[in-house]
Amino acid sequence: MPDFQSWLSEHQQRFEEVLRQLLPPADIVPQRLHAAMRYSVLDGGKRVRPLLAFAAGELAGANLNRVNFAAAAVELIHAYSLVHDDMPCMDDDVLRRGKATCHVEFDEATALLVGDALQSQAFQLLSEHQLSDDVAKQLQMVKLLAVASGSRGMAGGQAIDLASVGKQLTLPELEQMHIHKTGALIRAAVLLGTYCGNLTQAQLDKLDRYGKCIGLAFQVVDDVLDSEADTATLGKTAGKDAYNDKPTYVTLLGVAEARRMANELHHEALESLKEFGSKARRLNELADFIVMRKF
Ligand code: GRG
Repeated sequence: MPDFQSWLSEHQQRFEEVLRQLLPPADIVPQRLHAAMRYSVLDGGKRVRPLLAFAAGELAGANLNRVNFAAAAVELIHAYSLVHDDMPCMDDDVLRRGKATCHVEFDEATALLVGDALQSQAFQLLSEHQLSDDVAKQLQMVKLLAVASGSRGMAGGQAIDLASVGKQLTLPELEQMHIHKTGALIRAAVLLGTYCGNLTQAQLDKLDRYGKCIGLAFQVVDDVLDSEADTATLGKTAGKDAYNDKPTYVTLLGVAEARRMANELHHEALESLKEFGSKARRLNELADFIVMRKF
């Protein structure tokens, strides 16, 4: 079995090609929109969510071709959220994944449409390819991604985030915001990977717990990195949370306590994988990767 680093780069490279094939070519009408979609999705990002879907799919004995579509759907939603988040009406940023943000490279109207079109394409992928032998289960997958990305998931979390600027949140309030804004899509990535295969409800519940813990841990680490790492390492503007006067785990708890919380969530995520033994190896390694990452 390849070591984690080889597994990671093999999947990252393979998945890049999958995305390249799935996105509309830049030479078909409307060319500018298609070019901007490709610019925003390709050649960048750690692909954490797709990797979680691949690892969960491996555990569930899923067909890799099916997981490719589910992973791509999640990554397109993630890319849309980044494009919209960077726009002047939201976070107003100029740097993403080490390059100019979409609205800077193209224009605001194009960036808005890129987000819209990526979101639609995500649901197109989930509905036009066979992802499960059971159609009812596939329909559940469409609903799962819709809920995770909508007003009771990522978009809702973003709305709470925007409304919390300059405010003091309690720890439970901050947790609720992040469970929605960042955690919901990460959790959905794990579940969609497993839905492409076959697991019992009890096993799905364990993986759901893993997804929830690692999704929140991801955000706690993101808050720490935003306060500690530099812009060149992150590939996005560092220190934005403090600059925007946003409540974070670091402002609420301090770096040491935020790190301790991330470690606790990490531990809980690994506990949920115990019964799967070596089948959960990649999910274990990804949990380590998420908590120990430097960007
Ligand atoms: C606009 C509806 C809407 C939602 C935006 C996710 C989000 C909600 C905004 C992104 C802002 C942000 C920096 C959130 C913190 C966590 C996060 C999602 C970081 C970026 O994810 P990574 O590190 O990025 O996985 P890469 O570039 O590696 O894919």
